[in-house]
Amino acid sequence: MGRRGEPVSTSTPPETLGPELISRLSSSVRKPSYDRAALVPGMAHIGVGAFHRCHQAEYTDDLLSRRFDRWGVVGINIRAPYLSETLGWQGGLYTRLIREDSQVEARIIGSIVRVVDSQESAAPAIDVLASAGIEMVTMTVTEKGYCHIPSSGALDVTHPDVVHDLANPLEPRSVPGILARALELRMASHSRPVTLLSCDNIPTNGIILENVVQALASRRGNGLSDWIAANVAFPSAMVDRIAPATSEADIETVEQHFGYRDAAVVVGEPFRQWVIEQKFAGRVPRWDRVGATFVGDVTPFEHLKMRVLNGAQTTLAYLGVLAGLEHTSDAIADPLLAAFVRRMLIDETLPTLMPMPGVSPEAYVEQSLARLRNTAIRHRNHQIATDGSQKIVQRLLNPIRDRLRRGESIALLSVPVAGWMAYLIRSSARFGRHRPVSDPYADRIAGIADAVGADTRALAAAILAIDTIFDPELAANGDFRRAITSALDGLLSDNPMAVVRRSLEQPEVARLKRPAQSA
Ligand code: CS2
Repeated sequence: MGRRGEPVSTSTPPETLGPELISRLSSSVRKPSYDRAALVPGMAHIGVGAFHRCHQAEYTDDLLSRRFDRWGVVGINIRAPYLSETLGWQGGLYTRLIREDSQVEARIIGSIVRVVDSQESAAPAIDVLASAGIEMVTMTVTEKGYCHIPSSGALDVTHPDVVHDLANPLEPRSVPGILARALELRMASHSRPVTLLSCDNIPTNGIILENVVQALASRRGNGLSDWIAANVAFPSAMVDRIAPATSEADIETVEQHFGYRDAAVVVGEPFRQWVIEQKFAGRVPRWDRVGATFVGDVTPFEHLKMRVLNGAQTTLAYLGVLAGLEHTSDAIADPLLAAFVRRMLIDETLPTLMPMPGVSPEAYVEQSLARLRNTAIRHRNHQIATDGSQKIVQRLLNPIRDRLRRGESIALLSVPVAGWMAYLIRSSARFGRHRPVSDPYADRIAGIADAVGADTRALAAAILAIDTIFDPELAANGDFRRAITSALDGLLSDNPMAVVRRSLEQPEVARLKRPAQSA
């Protein structure tokens, strides 16, 4: 830290960030130290949102600064927003702010050399992905972008985009369809190998990506599936940095402190981590030289991150919304929610983790909670609550399943699962449409709520019957059903926090000893 710029007063509209402006910028903003004009596009990224700009693009920028590689990134969006209007105008340049409470550190990232908008048609994206010069494709397309069934990981062949792509494989719409088509063109033209590296928060994301791409490729009947097996690598990866969606306030922060306008600014926390399975095809940027870790198996890292950090975020998001709190940092400042989340993680989540030499899970919990207390990161509970149906399996249901198998209490982990249900139920007409919500299952759950009404047992039963989220064995477990029904009952009442308080007082929770790590 310590690169804090002083507010700048301007009477004329500020200039927009771009290649010409950076040569004149003050030293309070760090700039690319390498010659951007000499970069050759060697990798592509699909889904250039805040997270990519604050994570993979920064690692690549680090690599370029140390002159290890000459890879530029082609940034592709196949969904809104348009990149040409922001990053494109700025020649790919943007400001990455790291914020921690009152401190701000600014750096301009130069690793994105070109942007491609492919929202109307997949053709521009496919052109890039199929080109011989691209040997690495990273992606952050959100959990639902994979069009998989959360409970099984298989391709959802009823997904409207997948239905479309099965009928029109040459003009695909879905991420798996676009990748399968690009690979087909690679096979038919230059046949060069490529790594497809998922950077989304799904467990075994490499395996899921390979499943969904292969499910489409194998239907082509032209040898594509075998060609992919021989020439394409799908490593799994764990990615981590809290980087909320950019807000107007972030754009104003740059104007006030640094005197220029940057529509593509991104704000993140100091912490970052990237653990990548060492399984590549073609050349690989040496991100391991700038802080990433290449490992044989990412599973223990995935479990740790998704169950602890993401599990805590999801819990604070649903309970925070129910308590009327706007951001993660507001929710964790609430003594009841802070006590609940720490207790849940230590008593119930930690014993489900795989042992990791050199990593103290207890220390990781404390570090994660400290990260969530960072008041400069304005991460809205509603943003984290979005698409919960795609997140709760890895964050909450998998540890619940592990505990139930061993006959252990799930009194705390069941509360945020019921929180996800309550969040969607309360957006139904019958429950007063508390807030607009965004989740692929929102309509289905609103339909259940409208049909069932206030009978919590029937509500829980109908939602637990959605087998694409709750696998049938879990849904049939009596302890799980009871815990969910009772938590949902409390969360839908006029005093939702009472059930949170009560759950901490339940005898089995109070009795539970601090678990041994080898449990
Ligand atoms: C968040 C994640 O919105 C969400 O679902 O939980 O984006 C989270 O901030 C990142 O995984 C942190 O690495």
